[in-house]
Amino acid sequence: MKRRKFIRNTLLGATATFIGTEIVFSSSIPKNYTPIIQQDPDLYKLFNKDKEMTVLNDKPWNIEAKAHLLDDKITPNKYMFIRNNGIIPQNIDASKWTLIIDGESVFKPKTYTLQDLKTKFKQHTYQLTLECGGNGRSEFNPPAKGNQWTVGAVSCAEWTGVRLKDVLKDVGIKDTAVYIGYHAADTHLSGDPDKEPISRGVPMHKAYQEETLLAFKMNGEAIPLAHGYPLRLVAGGWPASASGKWVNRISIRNKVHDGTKMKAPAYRVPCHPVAHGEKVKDDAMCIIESMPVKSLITYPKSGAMISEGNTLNIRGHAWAGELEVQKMAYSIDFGATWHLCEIAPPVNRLAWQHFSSTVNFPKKGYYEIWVRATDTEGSSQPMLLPGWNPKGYLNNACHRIAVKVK
Ligand SMILES: Nc1nc2c(c(=O)[nH]1)N[C@H]1C(S)=C(S)[C@@H](COP(=O)(O)O)O[C@H]1N2
Ligand SMILES: [Mo]
Repeated sequence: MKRRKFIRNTLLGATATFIGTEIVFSSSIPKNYTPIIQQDPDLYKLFNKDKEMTVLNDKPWNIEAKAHLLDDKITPNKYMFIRNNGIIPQNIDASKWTLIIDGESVFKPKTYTLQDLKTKFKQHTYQLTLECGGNGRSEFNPPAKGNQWTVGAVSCAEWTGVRLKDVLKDVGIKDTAVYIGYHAADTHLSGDPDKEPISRGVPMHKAYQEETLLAFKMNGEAIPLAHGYPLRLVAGGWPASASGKWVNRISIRNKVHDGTKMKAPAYRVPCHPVAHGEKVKDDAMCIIESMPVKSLITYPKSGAMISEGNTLNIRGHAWAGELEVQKMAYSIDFGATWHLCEIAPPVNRLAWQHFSSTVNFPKKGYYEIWVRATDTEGSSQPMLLPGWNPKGYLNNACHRIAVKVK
């Protein structure tokens, strides 16, 4: 982890105190040494995250949840993963924030303040599932470069904002429009102001969906800084990279948006299945749109112990991109047989669904509980791994937990 450098720059550089305690002899700290007390950033203090969250990288910040931390029906900030491609913007003055809508396919660019957005348009609230396209990457073999997400780069928070389609209607969009591309206030890791860390988007049909929001609230409060304060695009059910944080410009393009990380191989998978480790040409890679069907056991925690003769109640969430989860099942025999779980309908389109079941074990010993969701088009999660792809996206394999019956 490149944690050390971060701490030197932000904490040590500014002051030789830590949690209010002076570091006596701080001037003698060797150049590349980080005092023990500074080696572990306090995530709760930095981002109001739970200390059980896993830091995958701190420059940029990439932090994921563990499955059991995602037990809430609506993900609270403290358990929400952070995926940054650049540096979080500093010193934001929301009263001066503006959103420009421009691009080849607007008749005339138009600028809105946050206040304009909040007052001119009707506000809507939806629970929206946001999963990083790279969630589950750590399981691929041969391994793919990038953050080694396990299962915790997914959330379903309640977002409040205005519909992007209402704003676009107010701007006036030409029928040449093909795609929207967002631009945001975060800065490139290199410090180069002309480079954007990420600038992605969605086709017009997704931009025009009722649930696609320009959001200014998350879980009823101002969006936390790390998640896009003060304004964020939220396009649930698609790779979360399409949901631009700190958004200050949206371009309506007359072609597929060509911003940073839109081009192959970023956020693309082979258009047709390939062999493990196969090299894939850029023009044979397709943009990821709706995320695949997936589920997560959030209770109990893997490693749970139960006494013989007792049943175990399991629960978790399931989601299927643009679709719904129609069927949910669990297995305690490594996928040989499956039993149906109860699965609730989503609160609204693109929200994850909650499942539960009661599990009986035939005798003492070690078990694994596997869960598998099936979407409304009949696609089910693969048991161990989906097809390999060079960048390690879209691993929607069955989630598994270990259980011991004593
Ligand atoms: N401006 C901006 N928006 C962004 C990103 C970013 O780095 N900068 N990362 C994207 C990616 S890849 C993901 S997975 C989600 C993560 O959202 P979260 O950090 O709120 O969980 O934000 C997306 N929006
Ligand atoms: Mo992502």
